[in-house]
Amino acid sequence: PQTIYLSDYKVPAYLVDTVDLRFELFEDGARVHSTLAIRRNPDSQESAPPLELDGDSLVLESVALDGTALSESDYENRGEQLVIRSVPERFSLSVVTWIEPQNNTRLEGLYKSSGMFCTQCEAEGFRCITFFPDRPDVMARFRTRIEADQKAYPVLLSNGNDVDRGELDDGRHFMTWEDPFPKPCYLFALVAGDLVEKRDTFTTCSGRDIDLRMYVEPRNAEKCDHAMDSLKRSMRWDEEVYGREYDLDIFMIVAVDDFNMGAMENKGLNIFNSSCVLASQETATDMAFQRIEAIVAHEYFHNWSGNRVTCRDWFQLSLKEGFTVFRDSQFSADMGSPTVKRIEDVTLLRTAQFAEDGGPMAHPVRPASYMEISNFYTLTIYEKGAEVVRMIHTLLGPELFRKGSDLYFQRHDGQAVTTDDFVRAMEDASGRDLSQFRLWYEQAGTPMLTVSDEFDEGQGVYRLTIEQTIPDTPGQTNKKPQHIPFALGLLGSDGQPLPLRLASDEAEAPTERVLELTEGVHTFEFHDIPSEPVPSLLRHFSAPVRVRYPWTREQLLFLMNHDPDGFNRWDAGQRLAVDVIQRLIGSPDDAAIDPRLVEAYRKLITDTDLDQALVAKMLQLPSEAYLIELAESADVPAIHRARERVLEHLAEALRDDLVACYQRQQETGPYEVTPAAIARRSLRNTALGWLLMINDDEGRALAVRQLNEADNMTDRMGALRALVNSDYEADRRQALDDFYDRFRDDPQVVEQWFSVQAASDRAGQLSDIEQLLAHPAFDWKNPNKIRSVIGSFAGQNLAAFHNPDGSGYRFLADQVCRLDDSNPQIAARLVTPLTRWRKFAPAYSSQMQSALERIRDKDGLSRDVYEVVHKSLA
Ligand code: DPP
Ligand code: ZN
Repeated sequence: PQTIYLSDYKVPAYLVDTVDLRFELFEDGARVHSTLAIRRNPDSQESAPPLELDGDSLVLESVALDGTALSESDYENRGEQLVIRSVPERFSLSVVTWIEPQNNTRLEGLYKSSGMFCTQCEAEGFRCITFFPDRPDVMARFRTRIEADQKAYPVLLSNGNDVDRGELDDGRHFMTWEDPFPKPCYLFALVAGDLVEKRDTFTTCSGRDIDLRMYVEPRNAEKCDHAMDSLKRSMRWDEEVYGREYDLDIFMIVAVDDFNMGAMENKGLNIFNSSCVLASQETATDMAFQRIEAIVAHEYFHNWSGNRVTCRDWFQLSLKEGFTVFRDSQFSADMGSPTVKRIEDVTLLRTAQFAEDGGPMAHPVRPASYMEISNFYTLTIYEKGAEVVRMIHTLLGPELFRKGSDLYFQRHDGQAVTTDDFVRAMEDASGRDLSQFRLWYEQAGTPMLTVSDEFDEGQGVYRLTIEQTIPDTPGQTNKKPQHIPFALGLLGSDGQPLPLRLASDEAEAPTERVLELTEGVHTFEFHDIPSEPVPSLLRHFSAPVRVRYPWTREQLLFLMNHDPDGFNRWDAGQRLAVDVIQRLIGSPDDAAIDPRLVEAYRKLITDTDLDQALVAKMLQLPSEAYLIELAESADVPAIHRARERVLEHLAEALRDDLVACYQRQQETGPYEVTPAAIARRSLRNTALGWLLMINDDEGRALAVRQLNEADNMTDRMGALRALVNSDYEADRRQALDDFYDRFRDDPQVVEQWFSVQAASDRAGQLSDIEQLLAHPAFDWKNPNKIRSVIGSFAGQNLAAFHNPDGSGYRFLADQVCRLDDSNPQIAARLVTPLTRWRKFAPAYSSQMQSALERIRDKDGLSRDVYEVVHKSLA
């Protein structure tokens, strides 16, 4: 496969003003008639360039230029490209292609999912529908007519407004849609199916009434309310916080069971993976409710950050994704608990994105090259990209940031632009120089800040020295220092925040400051410090960096109790727990566990004055994935064992407090998805899980009762998970069987049922996984099922996956090879756990390497998997 470089970017030789599409949908295929109004691009330097259109898996039926049919000698059909040597300055091109959506297992372009037609065109799926300049800087106005059997496909949808409809012969009908906004073809969408419609309305800030519609299969009709409410909240929030009003008269959401991604922001017609949009109290957990709210918001926010202003090329993907993730995280923070949201985002970043940044697939937020763009929908583009935007927000402050975003939208509305254009708008609106800051887009790798301090008691001066280094990553060495906003505070011995005087004569000094690091080393002096302070570093996680500082356990306990920044209180608890667990790894089973950790957790469980949402988070021990990330040479079974020992020790020592905590958190009122109610359920289910870890019979009785009496999926799943992870084998079997019988007809719940087993070291050994793959509800064509079994096993059931005999690795390699033919995007994603092979102790890494080689040697490897495997082995 070819590598594509950012440095090779050229403006398109031809532009497309309008696209006229007619889809004839049949059971054995679809005929696509396309008429493009094309003209030479005045900005292109090339003289009389050939017209080159992208295509993939298309049967070409005819080509006509300005109404005259072309013969095969007039054009060249190279399969992946249709080339016409000589064309006029301005012309119309009509192309007819035949495609087979019913056989499309890649789920790119037009395909069928449980009886309905639907599309996924980002990044390069439109070329699987018709020949087209499939690049985001070609923006056109689309008109789409869909024709299909009226009984089987009563609902026919595309982007924009519906302008015409009618009946045809043979029981067929048609509908025509027109989208007045020019858009790149990756935002094209089509849906045809037998769907029920849920309607609502939203009145915008300027008083326009927007028709909101959700389309789902009839059995899901009762699962739409949460998404609809989330949509209305998103629309209001974007008006209030960013001044962005919705622009079309209709906004539609469709739920689809078979979908490679989470959701897609097609103009006016968002298509969602069912698991990211459908919810009811009985079938969705609190986490799912929150995820749905965030994803509905994310896709809606793309209407401005992505659709009205789009990406010039796919190297700029973070332009829309980083900014939109930042926007949806602000939204979620405003809807719930900001501290908890920050903890969740940072947890994901520090485990998964830092791992990516430290591995063979490391790439900058704006990559310089790729082979397959689908492989670059990554944590770096999304989450690190969002952190980069967050840092601009921190450096500018909220008012100037808003000025910058207003300028960005105004200056670039209707254009396809670059991350550099975004930064320039921020600079121009604020007057700040962000030239060094731009390195965040260009340099990969997670910066390391090494912090040391010294207290001069005589002068009352506290000196903080911060050294910045950025590790080498594939293709990048000797990196320049980056511009890092570093928020901090200092706490006095009484736990009170101290004024931070950077000069001795500074009168009104704040107790929190954002220091700006721009050099390799900085020393900051704080004056009038009465006694040795405890530093609270990188508050709110103000930059996506690692911090090394020689914390003592006393300092961490102190911060857990006193830090005014809730995020750093949580982080201190994490660091303490990490320290305790790390000391146990590989040490004899009777090695002591610090009693101060136990007392700190006792305080969390018993002190009801604390913010319960924060407590619920603080009680979660650092995950195995995070401990692996922190390890030099990870021995996963040893890490797993050490973590379990700490959990068991805590559970035994706190047993009575856990039972009391469980009882205290009993629900009295109706089910609500508020931060307080979520925290209550989380605390109760954590207590239950811990009790079952130590085979407590009272805990077991509580779990069985909760499982039978729960009126919501969070509690039902909490009890099921606790039993699945316990040694009560008969109860586990019974609970799993009952659960399946109850929910067997609900694919979203069956996915959770697969996942809770596959992620458990008790219920998810390799032989169990093989049984799950043979289960009648498993479906090799459905990405959610694949993720819930194979993805959960390799990504969450780490002790089983890293079985020292290498069976987990061979298993994953086999599944990747199997999927590579049917769905290369999903196959390439599944490889991820193996790509980190160098991170593991030699006995493991050599077997992981062999598994990668096994994949590499498969015949006819897709470009997607090829890129990941070859880069990993390089
Ligand atoms: N553009 C999509 C999203 O992230 C990815 N399919 O919203
Ligand atoms: Zn997105």
